[in-house]
Amino acid sequence: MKAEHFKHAEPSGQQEHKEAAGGLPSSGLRTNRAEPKDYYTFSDEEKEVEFKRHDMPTPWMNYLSNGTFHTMLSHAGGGVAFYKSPQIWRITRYRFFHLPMDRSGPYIYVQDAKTGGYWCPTSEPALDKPEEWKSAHGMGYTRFEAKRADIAARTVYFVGPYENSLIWNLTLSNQGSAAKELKVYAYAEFGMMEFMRELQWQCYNKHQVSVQYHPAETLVYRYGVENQPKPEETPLVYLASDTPLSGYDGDREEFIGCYRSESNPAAIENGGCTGSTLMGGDPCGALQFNLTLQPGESRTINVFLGTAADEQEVERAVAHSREAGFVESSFLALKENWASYLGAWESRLPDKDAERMINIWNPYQAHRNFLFSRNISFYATGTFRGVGYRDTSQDILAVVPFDTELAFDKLRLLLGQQYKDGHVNHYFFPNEGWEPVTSIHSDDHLWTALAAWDLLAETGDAAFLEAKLPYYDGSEGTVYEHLKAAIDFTASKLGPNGFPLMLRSDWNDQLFRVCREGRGESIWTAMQLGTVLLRMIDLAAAAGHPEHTAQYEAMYEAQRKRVNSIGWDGQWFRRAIMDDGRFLGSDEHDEAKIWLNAQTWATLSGMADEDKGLRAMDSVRDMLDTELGIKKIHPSITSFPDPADPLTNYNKGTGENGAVFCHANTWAIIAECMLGRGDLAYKYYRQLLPNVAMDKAGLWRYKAEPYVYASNLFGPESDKFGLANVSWLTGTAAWMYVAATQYILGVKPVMNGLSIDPCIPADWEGFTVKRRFRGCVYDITVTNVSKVCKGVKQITVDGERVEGNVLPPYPGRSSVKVEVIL
Ligand code: IFM
Repeated sequence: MKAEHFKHAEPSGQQEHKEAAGGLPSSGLRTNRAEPKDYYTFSDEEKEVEFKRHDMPTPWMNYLSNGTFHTMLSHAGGGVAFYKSPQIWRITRYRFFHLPMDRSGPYIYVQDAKTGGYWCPTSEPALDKPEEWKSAHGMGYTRFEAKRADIAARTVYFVGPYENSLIWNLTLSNQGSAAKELKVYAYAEFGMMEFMRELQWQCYNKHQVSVQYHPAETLVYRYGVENQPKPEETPLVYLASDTPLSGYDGDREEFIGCYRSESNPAAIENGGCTGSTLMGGDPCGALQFNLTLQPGESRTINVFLGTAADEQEVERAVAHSREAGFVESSFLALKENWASYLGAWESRLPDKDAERMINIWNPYQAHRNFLFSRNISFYATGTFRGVGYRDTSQDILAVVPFDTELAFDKLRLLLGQQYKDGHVNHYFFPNEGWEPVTSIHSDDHLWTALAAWDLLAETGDAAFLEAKLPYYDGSEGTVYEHLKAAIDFTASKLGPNGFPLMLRSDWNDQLFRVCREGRGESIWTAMQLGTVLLRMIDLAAAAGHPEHTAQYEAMYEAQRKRVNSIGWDGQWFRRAIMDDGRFLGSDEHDEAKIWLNAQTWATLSGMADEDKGLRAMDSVRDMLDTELGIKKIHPSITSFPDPADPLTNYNKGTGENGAVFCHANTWAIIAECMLGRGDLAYKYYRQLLPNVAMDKAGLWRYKAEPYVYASNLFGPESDKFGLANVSWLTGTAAWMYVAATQYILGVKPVMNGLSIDPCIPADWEGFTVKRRFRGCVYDITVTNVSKVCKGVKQITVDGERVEGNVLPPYPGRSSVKVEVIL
């Protein structure tokens, strides 16, 4: 029954110019001459990925941030800066899904004052390109190194911890033998801060913004639009430098001009900035610096694009930024912060692709998810999705190992969105102050218990469970009471068959369509509930409520029985019961017979009878797995359950309909590890490593970044199998991290210590991990003497044999040496 998924998906590629003249192949597919190694390389020592070309298939992004001021920046310099919220305090403009793509950005132009020729160190957007060029994304910074006509330019963009600003650190060097007269421009296009308002009513509101030139050589942009959500918190934006200005512009029309773009700004072509300011119109910030560089001479120019509360604060921030050493110490602090954060974990593995992902890019991506939820990326416009309760609850899981305070702050934020009866807001907008989205889903409120359990396991300190937090609809309860309320809510919302009602949907967003009448039940949510109940038993004990254990156990047992009886279809677990009482995810239908989540969570929850758990995961392998990951459902839907009202409008093989949904793949990896099938778990893990999937699909088919996970890949039933979508902001990041570190490598905090229970490919000889845990570094060496996937034979700590495979905390010790034999 295994689908021959990949055979019709010849990797497509970028069209060579020569071929374009001859026309495209009739299929529209392009031949693939592009080798990923010609486009990028990893530099793991530096924790960087380096780009050799500016013309990638999509902008490959990085997020620069100090937690308050943020910039999403591409490998070619396109991107958008925002203060706290891209909805209401967006500073620069980025044109989502427009052509040319990846515009605008914080651009620098270098012009030869004699010839008038100009280029950009970012390569884009000027038409004349550098003769030599490369860029790199690192942890919180992006660097461009370029050279043209003997002038070398090195620019590092980053957001430091000391001011809310994007720092553009540019060093120009004259590598030729003649003096060079240069005009250098720094340019950013300011939009209206409220992106939705800009789309809807910029025609008048644009007359309520201004850009003024302040005597301290600073351009100040003021967003004065009436009825903005939080005018008292709306900052001023400044653009300033530590180098004397030779000109400036605040009016985009003056700097760029009409029927022009960032590729050919009028001011640059006509001799320089015009000194424009703006009292209504399309704002920008442009600074000009004239300088002469003698042969061998270098000059550094720092530009600061920042926010501050008022005029005095602008003055203070700019003066501070201009102080000697400010830029250097800001960059140093950024590097130190990341070194300290990522220092919680370091592994050495036989698979260097996995090692890089686990040590560097996966936790980095997960941190960005934690910060931005699913808000703004190249794919998401940052317009609507605030903080998703479900999404952010899961994001916490991959921050707990690195920063428990940060994790607890987020948990507290989430629980503040919970009502007394236990249900929660689906999305909410802490920065914007908007009303939340209140649809009630069967799963949302349950997710937080997983994060709380992980926090407790990580710290061993149950005190936080007693912290009192408000409910969204008044009064307050302890953290534990909030978590219990979530269970009680689900217990009060069971359907005719005893499973949790689907309500608006569960994790699979599209399921509302088969449960609109309110009778539909989610078998998957029963499994999620089971997973949570097991955690609640521990949490009840830690919170001093052992009297609740019996209730949790009884609920678990009742749901377990239903899952294995009503929920079992013969070869796999059913997914849901629809309003009309029919099963979803059953062999009796032609479409959407099998759903991935029901198979994986049957094992994750410990609910599946042993034979059924294995059988279900075999069905996943046989029916859903492809060379590029596991499909979410099979077969894709076109007319189920009703051709006039199908379950989803997604095209076959895309998004929620038969795509490879990477987030859901993580649970298959965990399930296989729990079943002890390390080879299969690792196959599932490795095939979705972004650079590995890109190699397989072809760079011009995969298209998204090879260093961070995407939410989904078009599946084999689409004509673009392997096309990756919605990279960066996806639950894949957190769960892939959990799957890799806690289940494959098997280093997992539990209530009484650090559990070591790897499930690896049988041919691995071993691996090492240094893991910070409760104040001590566990320096772990695992040796796979017997060439097995799973099974700890012996553990010693500092040479002493330990019983079992849970290592106790070692208070007062800075490190311990752990030897594990499989
Ligand atoms: O679970 C959801 C998530 O909250 C948003 N993206 C899609 C997922 C699957 O439907």
